Amino acid sequence: MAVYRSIVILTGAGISAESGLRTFRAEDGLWEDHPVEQVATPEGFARDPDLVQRFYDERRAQVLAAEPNAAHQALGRLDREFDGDLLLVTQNIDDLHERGGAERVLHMHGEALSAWCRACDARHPWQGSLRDGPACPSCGAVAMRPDIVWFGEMPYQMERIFSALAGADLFVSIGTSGAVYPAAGFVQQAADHGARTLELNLERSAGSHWFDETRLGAASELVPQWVDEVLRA
Ligand code: BV8
Repeated sequence: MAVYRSIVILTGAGISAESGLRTFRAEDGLWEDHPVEQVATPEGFARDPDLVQRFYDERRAQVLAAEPNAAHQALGRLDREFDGDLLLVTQNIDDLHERGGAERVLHMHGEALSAWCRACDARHPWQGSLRDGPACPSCGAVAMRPDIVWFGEMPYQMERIFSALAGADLFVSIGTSGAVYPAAGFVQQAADHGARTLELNLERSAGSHWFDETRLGAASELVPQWVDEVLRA
């Protein structure tokens, strides 16, 4: 195993599946019984805010009830023991990476346990419901929405992600179907900058052909194995 000095990891819903959190596109996926355009677009929120707030109140409760699995813990160990540059970019809104011990984490699609006040733009750690219109702790306005990046909205910290991809010598994608952009394009950007690219997923994704190597299996098995290899190198 080569010695790497700068790693970028992208994770998706598949890494949290074994913690009991539903993925999006599986036959029992979230989008099956919640049409994306209704619950994950600013237009859907404007049309029926109660439906959207209820959807994310449920997701928030599921996140609080979930526990990190062996894949999250292995990435926590990598973050503690890898002395090179590391950025763990997640599309997930759960906090299982942090509870698994990782610190160098970036939530590009937002966080379930955060509320965003549309009146004063403040963001607040939030574990309760937003459905019954709580007042903003900063400005008192009743204008808080889930701190989530919906379709058609700009993902968070794209500059930081692009510069990490430009300097990476290894890009690893874990538990994502590669169906949503700009995240699905990161492998090409990393490869264009000369990085080695590795995919760890239950099944081949829409972007598998872009990767130097694809390992198929459950994240709770593949990720601890891969972390051992990197830290042993
Ligand atoms: C934007 C938050 C402008 C909400 C989410 C280019 C081409 C075409 C379309 C576009 C394009 N550029 C932009 C678009 C539009 C759109 C888009 O991509 N549409 C798709 C549908 C075609 N993108 C946007 O609107 C984005 N914004 O583009 O702004 C811009 C442009 C350029 C640069 C900057 C900005 C915003 C998208 C974000 C939307 N919000 N989530 C919420 O969570 O409720 S997206 C949501 O779905 C997830 O966050 C994730 O990003 C995405 C995909 O889900 P996955 O995580 O991959 O989950 P999925 O179920 O699909 O797959 C799970 C995988 O895990 C499977 O492969 C399975 O095999 C595997 N698995 C399952 N179990 C396991 C496992 N693997 C291992 N172990 C297991 N146990």
